[in-house]
Amino acid sequence: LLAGLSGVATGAEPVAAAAPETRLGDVVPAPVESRANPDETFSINPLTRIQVDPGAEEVAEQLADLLRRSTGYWLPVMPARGYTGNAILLRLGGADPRVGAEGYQLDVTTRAVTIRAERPAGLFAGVQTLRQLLPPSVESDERQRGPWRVPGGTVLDYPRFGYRATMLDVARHFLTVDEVKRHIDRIALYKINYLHLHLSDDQGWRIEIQSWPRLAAHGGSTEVGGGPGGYYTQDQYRDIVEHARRRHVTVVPEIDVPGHTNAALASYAELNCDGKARPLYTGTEVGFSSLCVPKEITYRFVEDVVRELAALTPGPYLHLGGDETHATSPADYRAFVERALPIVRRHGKTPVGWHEIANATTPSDAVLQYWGRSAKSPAVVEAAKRGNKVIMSPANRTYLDMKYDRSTKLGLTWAGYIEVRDAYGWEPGGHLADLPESSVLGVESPLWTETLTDLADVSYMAFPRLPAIAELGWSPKAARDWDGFRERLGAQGPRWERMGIGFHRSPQIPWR
Ligand code: TNX
Repeated sequence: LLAGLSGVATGAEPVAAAAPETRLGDVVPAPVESRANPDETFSINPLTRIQVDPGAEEVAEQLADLLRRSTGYWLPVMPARGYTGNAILLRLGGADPRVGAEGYQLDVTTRAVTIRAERPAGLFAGVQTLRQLLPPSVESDERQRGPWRVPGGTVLDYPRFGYRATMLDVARHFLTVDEVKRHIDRIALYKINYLHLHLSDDQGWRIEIQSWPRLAAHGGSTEVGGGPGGYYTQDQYRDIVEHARRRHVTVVPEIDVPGHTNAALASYAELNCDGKARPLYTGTEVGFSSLCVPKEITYRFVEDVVRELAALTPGPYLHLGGDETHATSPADYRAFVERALPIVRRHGKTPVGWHEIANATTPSDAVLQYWGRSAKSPAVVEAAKRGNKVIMSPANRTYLDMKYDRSTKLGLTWAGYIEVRDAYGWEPGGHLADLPESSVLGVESPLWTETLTDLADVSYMAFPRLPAIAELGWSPKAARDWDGFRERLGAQGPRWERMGIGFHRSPQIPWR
């Protein structure tokens, strides 16, 4: 606020010094190391340029887009060669080797902001840090008044876990392509690098499958509460995947089988054991539907869906669900999982399943997503001993669809209330007894949408808990500090206002 008025002396109050509005450490997730240098401050001005090494252009153009809108400056993107100061420099190579594939180094002096990384993903992460060091008005879509100061100093930063995800359930309530894209823009700011899309459930099938066209046309025609539902054509889905890729977010598609399949069972009579199509379903019960495990057509169906989905998926993972199969016998469940997961592998992807797949013999490269509330799961620990990796999504900590407290209007309560402190206060590397950290692939916060109908609802439930869980996935264990985190999170509030995110003003956080 004062920075916006600098130069205007008002009565007895001291004139605001030329200090930036943000402090170097005010970043979520917390960086590995940061050292402020109060003697240096960079200011973006009308003559500032963005200068890049070859390969950094895409990240640079995205930064330029953001900065041009709010500053109104020209901000040309040009080669790093010929640098003479007053620039934001994006350099590939020559970083501290600790940054790895996704980390970066940031140096801010009066002369320049320099981000160095080994890969574009690292530059992108560094740019997200730079965004948070600029005043919140940088997120505005319209031209704002500067000054645009960046606090001086150095940052060295890289992730703790390689898999830092969130999930969107577009099956219970459909979200449009634009809503999903805007959500991707928001999660990328917190260095989330995977978006898991729950594309099918009892209430809706949301992705066009050309070899089984009724799945989307019929199975996608409704949603919880009886609304019109919807689905993504393959072109629209590719567009989402590409939008995510540009933000260094990899999409993980999920088709939930053998349970949670009423939309498919309604679309094709032959998938049912009794050969009769089920009616479409718009309620919120779980565990009543199952593919017909003994029928051969079930595996042709899985094979066709996996083949088309794998072809749409540049990323390594394909999720087959496998949760809450109360309508499948344990023997059928094992038989199904043991036949279905290898299909994913045959199509070149690593299979992921909810942790119940540990009840079957899983290929050792399969990934288990733990969603239980208990701190013990012998079956998951056994699978990890055979080599399976685990994604941590404990429901009582990471489920973004749980209410914050009893006054929350949206959401469910079966895993308890989850306030920010609950979401932040657990340790992904040591949460499950006897599961070594080396078996943990990363952290994911799922958002189920039985009670959520649009992006505004999604944002209210995701913010501020998603950034809390993002920090557990990125920042080192030693950086965990509730008091410091509350302050840093509170500084995000004005940013979210500029971004149009209607967030939960948790009473636990000192919002600025
Ligand atoms: C459990 S968690 C489910 C979902 C529901 C969710 C609601 C999991 C793997 N399955 O089907 O949407 O609870 O919180």
